[in-house]
Amino acid sequence: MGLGLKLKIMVFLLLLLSLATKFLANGVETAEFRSRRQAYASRTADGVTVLFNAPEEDLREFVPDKNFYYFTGTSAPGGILVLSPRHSQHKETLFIPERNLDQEKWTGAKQAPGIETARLLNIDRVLPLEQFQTELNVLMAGQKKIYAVLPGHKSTANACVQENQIAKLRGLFPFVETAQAAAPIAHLRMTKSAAELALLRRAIQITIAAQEAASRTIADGRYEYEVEAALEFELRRAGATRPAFPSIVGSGPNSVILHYEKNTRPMRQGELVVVDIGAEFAEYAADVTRTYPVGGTFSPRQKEIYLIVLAAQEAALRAVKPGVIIGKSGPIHRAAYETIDSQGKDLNGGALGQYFIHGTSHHLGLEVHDAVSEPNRALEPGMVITIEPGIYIPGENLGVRIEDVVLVTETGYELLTKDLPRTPEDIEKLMRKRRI
Ligand SMILES: [Mn+2]
Repeated sequence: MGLGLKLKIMVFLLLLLSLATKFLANGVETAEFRSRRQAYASRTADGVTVLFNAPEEDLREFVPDKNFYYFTGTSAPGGILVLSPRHSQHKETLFIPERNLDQEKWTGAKQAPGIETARLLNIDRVLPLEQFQTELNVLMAGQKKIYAVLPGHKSTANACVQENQIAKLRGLFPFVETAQAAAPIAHLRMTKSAAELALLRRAIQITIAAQEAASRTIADGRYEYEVEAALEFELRRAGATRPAFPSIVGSGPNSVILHYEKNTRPMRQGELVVVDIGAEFAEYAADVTRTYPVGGTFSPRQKEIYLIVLAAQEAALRAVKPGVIIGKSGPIHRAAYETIDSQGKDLNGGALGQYFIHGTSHHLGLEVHDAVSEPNRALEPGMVITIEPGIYIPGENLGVRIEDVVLVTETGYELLTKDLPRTPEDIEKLMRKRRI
């Protein structure tokens, strides 16, 4: 074999290797994580960023810190990501624990620090966790600022662990300013890439299947937890990692409690039941609510209230477009609120606006109430939000919430939850498929 041919074969094999390591298990390219880190670093180049992942806890399901995951694509428990854009050589370093073969007998194989994991994750360096302090000293030379997810900003997991880590950092570098990394990270997280959208769509489709499973289980005399069991069976069966938040199945008097999650009450004919659920798929969360009549048919009063909430949702949807804000002073919430407040009455003749007690929208992504960089940032194409008006009248044990998910587009929105019935007629039709 000539040298030329050998070289060609080697180049071909290297090419094959680089192709094989291009994607993570969830189908996202590792290059995307690198470009996220670079986009972030360009906004925080005046300092060094340190992001802590959550540690593994005995007998507890491990959920990675979502900021850490957003930049690394790995859930390495106890890992630390350091971004040092001004350092001449090392701009990104991931620190992860050395493998512990005894411990792996309990919790399974882990990635090892070193060049192989670095190549797999497309990260410059992956070093053993023990080297964190010495290496950070090197990377901090001449630096005056450390970015970290500081207390005071909502963070995903283990706020307590994070706070201890930050305190330790401040102890190590008492004369260095600490700055909030949460906002610049959230700024990026708020607009979703094509790969992220694919995962969100999957989480939403699974949640729709779970809503349909819920609708088939609701019946007079059944307990709320039976509905919870049926829908969570479907979530997991369809590939969700876990429910993104405790499933809410609130019937009758519980339908007016926004975050009711005990699910211990037997449902009764003539009541409504609010089912607010979400699948988490590949770390991305869905959040979809439907309100069902336990007996399969809405009473005239229930239908009246339901149609007002639906009209409010339609009005809010019409207001969704780039440039508007989702907060209470923005056009989306105002459209929903004004619809509810101007239609129908309570039993005392009062307007219904007083019974719409929450916001209309929140962002959705790696977290159910996804990170926001600033409270009133205007919508942009690629953002994903919920539209979820509701009316809750305790005096009538009557709660209705309809929650859908939209992708903001150049001209308006795309309804990502369009496959799930929303009108009273279609909800009743769906419930006629029950076998009770
Ligand atoms: Mn929601």
